[in-house]
Amino acid sequence: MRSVRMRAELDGRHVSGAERIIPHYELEKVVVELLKRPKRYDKIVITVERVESLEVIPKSLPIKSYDFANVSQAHEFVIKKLKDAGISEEITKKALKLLSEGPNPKGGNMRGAVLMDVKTGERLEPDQERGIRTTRIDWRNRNAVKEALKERGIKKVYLERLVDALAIATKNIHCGIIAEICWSDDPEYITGYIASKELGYVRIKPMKEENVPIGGRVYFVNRTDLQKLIECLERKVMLIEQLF
Ligand code: PML
Repeated sequence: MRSVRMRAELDGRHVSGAERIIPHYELEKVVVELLKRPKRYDKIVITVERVESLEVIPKSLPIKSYDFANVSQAHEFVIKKLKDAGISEEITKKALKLLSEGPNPKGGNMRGAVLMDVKTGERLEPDQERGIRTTRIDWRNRNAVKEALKERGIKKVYLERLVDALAIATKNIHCGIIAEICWSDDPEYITGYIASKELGYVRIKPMKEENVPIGGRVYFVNRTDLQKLIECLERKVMLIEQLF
């Protein structure tokens, strides 16, 4: 198997990224597909690695979706649901504030996620500008997953994002994250999600106001064995066998 990762920049800014874990005979096809993915860029990097060992996750987290009249109602729901997952209101509010204001201490977004101590709210990621990036995760059969989601009524424009975000959230929980809050930094994309083992993948709209270019991910974690957790999120290669 091969791990293939693409990232593209325009004017020094990250504009596109994608990854695949594929059998070696699909390499050429997939490299061309990823090469064509960003519409505009002035630099593109495609990394190909041989996969030494692979863990298979049998099923993704299940999806639920909720729509609210406004962001504050949506955030109240997040607080309530995460309380069910054992996270205090104070800690969830801290994470919501961080994502609303921009989690990068230098201002704005981070490429990776915040690791937040679930008991104290302290930030634990070693580099607060970079954060922790969940990578090396893909679906055994991406097209079949997309088709199955379409059959369940997910609109086509959102599909690629959902497929990627669901894979990331599934890996996060598999690695031992207690729960996650996420929304996109794309100004036009206001659907976000929370995830945990018990809650599944809970899509929530609107997680932020329209035209806000700030977002990101907060992972709630126990601070024991942090190194092992980071290693799992960033380095362990995993493939999800099928949709829940
Ligand atoms: C979804 O369920 O539609 C995905 C929401 C989060 C997307 C995060 C991102 O694209 O950065």
